[in-house]
Amino acid sequence: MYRAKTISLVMPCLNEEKGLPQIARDLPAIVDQVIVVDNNSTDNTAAVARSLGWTVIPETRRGYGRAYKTGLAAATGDVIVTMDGDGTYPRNFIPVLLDVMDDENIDFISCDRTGHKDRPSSFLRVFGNDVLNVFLFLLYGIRIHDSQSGMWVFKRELLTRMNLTSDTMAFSEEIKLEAFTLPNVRCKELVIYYKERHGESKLNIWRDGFANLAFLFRKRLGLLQRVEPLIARDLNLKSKV
Ligand SMILES: Nc1nc2c(ncn2[C@@H]2O[C@H](COP(=O)(O)OP(=O)(O)O)[C@@H](O)[C@H]2O)c(=O)[nH]1
Ligand SMILES: [Mg+2]
Repeated sequence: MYRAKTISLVMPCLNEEKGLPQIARDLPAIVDQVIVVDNNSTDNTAAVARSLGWTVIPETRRGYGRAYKTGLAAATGDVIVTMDGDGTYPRNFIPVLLDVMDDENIDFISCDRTGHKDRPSSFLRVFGNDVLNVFLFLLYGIRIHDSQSGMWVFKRELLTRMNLTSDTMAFSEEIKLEAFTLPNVRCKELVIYYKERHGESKLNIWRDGFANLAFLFRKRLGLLQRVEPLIARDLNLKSKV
């Protein structure tokens, strides 16, 4: 609970048994609900998450976006925080991000890893991210530095208005472009630090990079069908965690 708001943390996980205990070590107590969406992990991800007292939701359909859609629909906090299950994103930034959100009346914060100069990231990743940032600007007019970041903090009620179609790694750019183009929604990008990953990355740089670029075009051209919001507009948003 933070300033009378309940907080849910949602993490998509595919074989992240090494990362989860790192996250638990310094997860602020203000987080009321932790949801791990497990995609048939072949390691002990689910057991580790349960042993930490977290909710595990099995999702048999593969994909980062698919896992997120399942997890976000199950979250009940007033504010949702997301991150990878690999320990890269800074848990102790959560209170600061919530502070900024409240003080500046922000609805959606996207965390930016690129201001952290010594971040552990290969040239190809940085280059790919930059290319996708440029197309996000050219196709949608959105200026951000890290279109592929996986840490977002936002009011859950936004989910009633977003058209989240992607089941893949493109979900990350999609949720940002949905938020940044919603009318009367205040969005902000804030710099965070970023650590070395525990366990192996699931990103296929070339395949996911081109797929994410193609996704931006397909969405802009209206080739993707509208989907149901993850939570209904008339849902009681004040439900208890
Ligand atoms: N549930 C689920 N999680 C996934 C899938 N692919 C990736 N992830 C998770 O999504 C997060 C981001 O993937 P990651 O490998 O860290 O990508 P990177 O940060 O770009 O290196 C991690 O927590 C992964 O475990 C998937 O198909 N299903
Ligand atoms: Mg990661």
